[in-house]
Amino acid sequence: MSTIKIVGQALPNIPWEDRTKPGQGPMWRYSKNPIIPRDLIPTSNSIFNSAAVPFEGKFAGVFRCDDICRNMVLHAGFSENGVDWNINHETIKWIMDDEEVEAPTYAYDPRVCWIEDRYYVTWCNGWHGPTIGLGWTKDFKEFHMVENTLLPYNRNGVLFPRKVNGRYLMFSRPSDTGHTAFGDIYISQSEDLVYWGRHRYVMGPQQPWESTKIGAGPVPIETTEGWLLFHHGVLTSCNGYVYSFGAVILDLEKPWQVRYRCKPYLINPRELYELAGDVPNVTFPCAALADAPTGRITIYYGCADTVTGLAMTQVDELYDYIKKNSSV
Ligand code: BMA
Repeated sequence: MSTIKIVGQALPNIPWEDRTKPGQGPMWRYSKNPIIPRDLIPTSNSIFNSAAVPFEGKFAGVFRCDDICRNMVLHAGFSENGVDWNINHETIKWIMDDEEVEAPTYAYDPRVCWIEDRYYVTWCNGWHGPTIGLGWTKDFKEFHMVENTLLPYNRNGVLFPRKVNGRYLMFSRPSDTGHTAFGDIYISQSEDLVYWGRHRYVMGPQQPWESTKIGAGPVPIETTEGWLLFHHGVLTSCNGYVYSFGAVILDLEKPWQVRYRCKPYLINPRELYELAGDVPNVTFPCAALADAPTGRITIYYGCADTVTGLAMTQVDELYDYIKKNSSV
């Protein structure tokens, strides 16, 4: 087994369960999935593709709760253990520090990233088409929205948890107005989280399971061997899109350089709650918790655009698997 280590904080209360049955790869599902039902709050049609982070010794998050009118909206939530959630019944009301920044016409697929002194939220923001919205909070009560990071059309904006070579970094996936039938992952750089440029190409579809399009998933995890990025990939079947997810190791200093890329997916739709729902056949990761001392990683992923599940892995086992099965 490799000596890879997660570079980061201890999270001794990470939601965790050892593998309960043998599986094909290095990742396994939580046996009590799904952890968040679709109707946890009175107005929700579905709760999925959501982001959880450690917060004041417990957990907080930003949740995609499509409502029963089918508006795509974000809610804040809190949890003692990362598994059982209390989600606010009210949507997040953004405070606009600049009155010219327009409120989202829709908001979905949030990611939350602690950088320096606050939690930043990125999401797919409705603003003359989908683009990457940016906001921040310190307490998950008051949320500030700032300028959109990029122009439409874009999705899957994911920040890095620290500057790299003096610059903030963000993944994105340029797209179109609809259910985009293409998509590669890029990195953009910024000195102030306002002006984004120095765009770099990271990677595009490769294996059959991701042959239509790919997009960054959770905030990347820093390890001694590089940035660990989970990404979703889409296959177009005769019955529509199938969303699975896999992993890559990116160079620490130049994360647009792919060191290892896992050929097989890690999780694909195969449990009933992943196969059946508002959009069948979707597993879509938006957050990962990591406990540096033990190497435990727990992923939050949306299932069939309806409910939320957890998947678990150990960083050393995962890294060995990615290396052994790498296409690069
Ligand atoms: C993508 C996004 C995701 C969703 C997926 C499957 O384009 O809208 O939020 O999970 O499609 O419907």
